[in-house]
Amino acid sequence: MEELLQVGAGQSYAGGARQRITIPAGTYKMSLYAKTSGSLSAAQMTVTDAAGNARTLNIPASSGFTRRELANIPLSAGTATVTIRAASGNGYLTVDQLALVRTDGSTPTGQRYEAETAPAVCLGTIDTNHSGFTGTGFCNSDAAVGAYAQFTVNAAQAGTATLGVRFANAQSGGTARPANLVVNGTTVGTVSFESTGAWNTWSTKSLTASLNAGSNTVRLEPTTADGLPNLDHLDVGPTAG
Ligand SMILES: [Ca+2]
Ligand SMILES: [Ca+2]
Repeated sequence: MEELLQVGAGQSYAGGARQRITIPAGTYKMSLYAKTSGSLSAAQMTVTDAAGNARTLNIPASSGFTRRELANIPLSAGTATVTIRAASGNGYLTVDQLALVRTDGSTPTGQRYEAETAPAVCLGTIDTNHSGFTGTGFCNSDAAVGAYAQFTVNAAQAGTATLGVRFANAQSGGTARPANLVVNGTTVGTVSFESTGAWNTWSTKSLTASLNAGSNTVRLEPTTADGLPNLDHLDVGPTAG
């Protein structure tokens, strides 16, 4: 959201501009550069969240562009409305670089961890001979029980996260390559990793796991001598309580 808004008129005027955006719950900071002219008074920027909670930043008169900021705004998930108002004055409000930025540090859209990139561990080889992978390759695990792939992932807070494991499996006969899901040293589930039909046909398996705040290890351990499917990356969504 970056634009130049001009609000006001040469006559006594109450008006404004409004923008709606969809946001995840979190703590936000809104800021803008504003200048005023004439006898404008009572200029304001207000953000109202989906629950109807409103926070207002008052914009004093200034003849040059001046940065104004309001931080630590808790907003609930859903559609938030940002409103600029120039009221009960006889002048102009000009606004630039209007921004609403999340500041509480958690990752709203998840994080990708490539299987070929340290600190990930691949007991096997990092290969590039089958197209369609992301990053710079994929983990081709050794064909053995005990040949694992491990990711080190960070969670902003403890809770349950969605894990998306991207893999390809063209084992002859269409045979699955099952694995245990081991989080922080504890086996928490099994993953089937069925055939994708071709080594360059990738599929994503969606799992859930409980993560600690901070660093976690997520390891896939094959349970048959065929080893793991080829593993491209792990997508980790934000943790939720
Ligand atoms: Ca292999
Ligand atoms: Ca990759």
